[in-house]
Amino acid sequence: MSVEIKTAKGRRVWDSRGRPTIETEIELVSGAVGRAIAPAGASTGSGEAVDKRDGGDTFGGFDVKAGVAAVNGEIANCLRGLDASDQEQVDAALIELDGTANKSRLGGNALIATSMAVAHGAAAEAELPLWQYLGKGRDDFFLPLPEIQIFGGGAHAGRRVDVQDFMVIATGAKTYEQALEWTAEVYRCAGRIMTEAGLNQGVADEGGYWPAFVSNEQALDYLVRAIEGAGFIPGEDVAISLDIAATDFGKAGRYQLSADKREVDSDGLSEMLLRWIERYPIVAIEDPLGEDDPEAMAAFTAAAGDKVEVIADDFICTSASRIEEAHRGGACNTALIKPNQVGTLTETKAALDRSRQLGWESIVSARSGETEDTTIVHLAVGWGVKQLKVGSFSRSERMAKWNEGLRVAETLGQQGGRLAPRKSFPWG
Ligand code: 2PG
Ligand code: MG
Repeated sequence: MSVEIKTAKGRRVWDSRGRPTIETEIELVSGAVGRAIAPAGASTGSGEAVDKRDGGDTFGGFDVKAGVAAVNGEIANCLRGLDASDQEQVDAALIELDGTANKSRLGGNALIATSMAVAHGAAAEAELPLWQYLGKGRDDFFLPLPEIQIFGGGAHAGRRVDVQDFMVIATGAKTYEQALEWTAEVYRCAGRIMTEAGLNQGVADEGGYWPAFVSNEQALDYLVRAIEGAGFIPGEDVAISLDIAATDFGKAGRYQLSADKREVDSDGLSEMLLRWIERYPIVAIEDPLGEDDPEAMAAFTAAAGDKVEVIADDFICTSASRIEEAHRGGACNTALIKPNQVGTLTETKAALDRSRQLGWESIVSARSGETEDTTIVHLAVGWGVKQLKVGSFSRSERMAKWNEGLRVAETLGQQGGRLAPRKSFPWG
């Protein structure tokens, strides 16, 4: 059977914010089909592959007609006849066709939808689920431990509080299914106590509750109460993880805290976060400082890196060379892996491999603008990544991913889905 690509078709579909996005469908000569949709971020790093939009008045400038046309035109022409099972060759052809360092000509969104669709096509041809196709040769599959948002904030909730993601990790859960069950109880309890306090104002971009709190600390207090109220021991059964997304409210070492209505410098922000680590059961902090503040990031990592995962998102933008640079400077110890930040699956895998070679932990992550596409779950399982970040425990663009993990666990024949051993995590 041939794995030769016959054609690529682009179509405009809609994401969880009601914005246009690009879906690519790859058809092989054999008739096998693969399909994937590009997600989109709101709090983005400046080093990300460009999410190319048409501009103008239609749909707030977010239309993707040019990207869809590129898939149907030059991308389809470029891929015709290539071997879908040779992902590296396909991605190299896409990178060369685009011809820019930041994928700005064709758009990182057109490229990642296409790159992922090719992988789906090759897996369909091999009659394997994508995770199994990507992990061929392995028999030690496990499910990723979920990192799940309870309150939204920052750019995803009108900057009501500064911290973007108040999340929980069910560090004590025995299985993937149990981690979801425990988080469901925490999420439900958080909603209940917010309603009782008159603070429930619906949900933010990623499905976490809209944070009608007066301060970041109040959100942390409510998070601890929600964990306890659901019957769990904070820090033992269920711990806290934060995405500060500091690039969004900081520049050149000055940070504007809108919840507290004050400005702090890098030291001030670091000290505040270190105090939180002492006071709350926090096991992970993402982008604690801005992407342009590498020395402060290194100092924070030196102070907190043995207690928490210091996760680099905007700071490294899923780039192998940026991970290397961060590591050299002593900044961060965990890589957030988002395929659309770099634009192809091959480059995504290269970033993951680099982070592993350097002894970092890694987390596969969705974006704030998502769809029913579940590719990232397959990447996490197929590539053996121990953690997965998908936003909250509501809204179907999020639940589609958590639910896909349940199906994978079932296919594996593992009761509830085995996780990586607890002792292999920094908190284990
Ligand atoms: C992040 C993501 C997900 P966005 O910052 O990690 O929470 O947000 O997709 O907006 O960059
Ligand atoms: Mg982030």
